[in-house]
Amino acid sequence: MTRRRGRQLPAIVGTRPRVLFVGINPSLRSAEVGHHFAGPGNPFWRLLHAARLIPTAFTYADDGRLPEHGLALTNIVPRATRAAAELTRAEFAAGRVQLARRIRRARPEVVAFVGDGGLSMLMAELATCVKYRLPVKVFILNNEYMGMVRQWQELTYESRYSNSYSDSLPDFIRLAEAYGWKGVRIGDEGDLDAGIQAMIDHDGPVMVDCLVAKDANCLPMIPSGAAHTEMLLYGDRVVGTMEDEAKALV
Ligand SMILES: Cc1ncc(C[n+]2csc(CCOP(=O)(O)OP(=O)(O)O)c2C)c(N)n1
Ligand SMILES: [Mg+2]
Repeated sequence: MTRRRGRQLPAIVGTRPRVLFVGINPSLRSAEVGHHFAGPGNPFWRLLHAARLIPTAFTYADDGRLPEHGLALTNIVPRATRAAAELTRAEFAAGRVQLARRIRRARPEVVAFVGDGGLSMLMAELATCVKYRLPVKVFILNNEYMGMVRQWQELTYESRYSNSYSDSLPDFIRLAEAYGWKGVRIGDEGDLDAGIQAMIDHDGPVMVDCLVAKDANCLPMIPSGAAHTEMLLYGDRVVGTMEDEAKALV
């Protein structure tokens, strides 16, 4: 464990990728095997194929082939930890500078930040994009929740929600416009294609506020303290309780 902690994973970024995926930092498992998103429960590779961004199914071992498909991957902080909470403010500050430099060099068509919560943690970077004239496209999957946290609370804490609903989110379109970005709101599935096209066509930074189901769960997941063989595939199979020993690990 100690040996793995502190290991780093390099970014995989070619020139002008279609999409640059930005993670927070690698897991210990990813650092151990030397590949991104290597956690057995991580749906990244499966979803990449399901979204038809890659023509064949990839595993983490294929991460080096992402540039062949115009895709790129990086983290805000390259150091692997067991949890994001172990990262320091200084690492985030350095990571932001590094990320801005990387984006400026790679000039990706799209930078994908997932989540209203994730964007809220980095919204000051809207100014960075203006400063460096970066035509970054941000696509927010806005469920008004810290969705992953809400999901844990629903499935393993008997729906006792605490601090996972964000009732103080900004109007992301007005926020974008305040920084001189173009804002596009997608509130209906029928507006999806036109919204994405407007995002791509605009020559400059664009923020898309895509309103999604507020309480959809992301599966599969492995409950804390459970084995990989106990991965949950369907939320309705969860009884809604968790052993004390497992709770202590969350
Ligand atoms: C800097 C930081 N703080 C806290 C966390 C813990 N965390 C993981 S997912 C998550 C919720 C993110 O919410 P959102 O970006 O809205 O995405 P959603 O799960 O709703 O798709 C949080 C708080 C983290 N990963 N990084
Ligand atoms: Mg969210």
